Amino acid sequence: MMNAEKLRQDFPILFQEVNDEPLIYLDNAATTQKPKQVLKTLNHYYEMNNANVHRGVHTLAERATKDYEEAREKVRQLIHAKETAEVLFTRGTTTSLNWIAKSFGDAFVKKGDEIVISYMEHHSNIIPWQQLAKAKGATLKYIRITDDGFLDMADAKKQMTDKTAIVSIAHVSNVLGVINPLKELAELAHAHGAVMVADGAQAVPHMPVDVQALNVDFYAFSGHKMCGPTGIGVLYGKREWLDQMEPVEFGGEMIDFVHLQESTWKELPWKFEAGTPNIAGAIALGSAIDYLTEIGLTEIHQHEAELVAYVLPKLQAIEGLTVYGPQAVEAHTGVIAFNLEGLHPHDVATALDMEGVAVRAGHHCAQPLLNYLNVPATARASFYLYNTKEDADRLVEAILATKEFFKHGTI
Ligand code: C6P
Repeated sequence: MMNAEKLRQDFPILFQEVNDEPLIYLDNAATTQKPKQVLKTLNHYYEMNNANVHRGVHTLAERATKDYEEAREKVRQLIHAKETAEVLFTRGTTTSLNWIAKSFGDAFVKKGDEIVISYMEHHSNIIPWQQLAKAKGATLKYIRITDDGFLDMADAKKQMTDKTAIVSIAHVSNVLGVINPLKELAELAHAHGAVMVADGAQAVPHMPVDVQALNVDFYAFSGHKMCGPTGIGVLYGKREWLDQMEPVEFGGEMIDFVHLQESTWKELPWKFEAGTPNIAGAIALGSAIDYLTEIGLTEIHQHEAELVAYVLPKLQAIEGLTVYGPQAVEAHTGVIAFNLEGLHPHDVATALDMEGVAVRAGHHCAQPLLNYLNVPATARASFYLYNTKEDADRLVEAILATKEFFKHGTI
């Protein structure tokens, strides 16, 4: 059993007051806080081992290279990739998805092909495909969402055809808090000869993920949403594809030989990592993975499920409050988007901040989804391993206080 109260002690940032109230951080879908262990790794790297990787033969360079490559192995183990060559370090989910669209898209997508995504995607899993579709004369298609907030699998079957080249879907929605059936989607995609891409930004930090069991071709996620630093992320790709793809960026670090008119590339994974990488970020991501695996991803998932089971019915019971996504507690992750009747979500988030409760408000980089739901914006509370039932109570109390404060409404 994990002990959130104890784990909180690892996160110095949580022990402060905001607007004279103890901080309750519920914006974890945007970014998570960093434990002391990760901060220590960052410091240690810069204080003791700072050097460039894969270049020098001196001791610091060897240490930095060893730690950087060990971090890659930690990622491999975390997502159960077959080999470290399939783990590319990027800046984050957005970069990872752009790399697939650019590199796989350039090589394999042609005029008349279809790219299938869904209405619940984050902009980072929409715009790269829009750009690719425009460049290639391909068609971008959207899978619908059922009235109860799930991906419509009957529509998924309809949208995929033998013209489909790519299917790209969020593993977990950053607004609806629903887990999508990736394995089933991958089976459908493969039956049509398409590749399956997964946006795992909201999944990897919160639950065990096995890319081989899911049989996805590509999987993208960000370090900063899983206790790691900003500016580091991962693109997993099956070797059979990565071997056939060209790098997206060219320059130092990724070359084998450079001649005057021609050059050749290094082996995987380095052929994709041009320039000096985010060495400290990768090593600290490795430390974040150590932290999460020591607690256990199953335990983290279970803890969040317990928090949702505790807080969701309390939220649903508040008159005038609408929760988006599935209403059943067992189907909802710790990402809870909601609105209060008659109040703009920005006013709600500002009022909650006055109570020390940090939530996000807006379109959550998912404008097509909000248009689909016919709401301009929502507030969103998102939970993580260090949140407790007391945090959930503070959220509910702050919402009730907000309702009382705006009794006569603002819009
Ligand atoms: N969502 C949120 O508040 P980056 O910015 O590259 O680390 O992650 C982008 C991204 C991609 N897909 C999903 C499902 C996401 O949730 C995010 C980031 C944050 O919901 C910031 S907009």
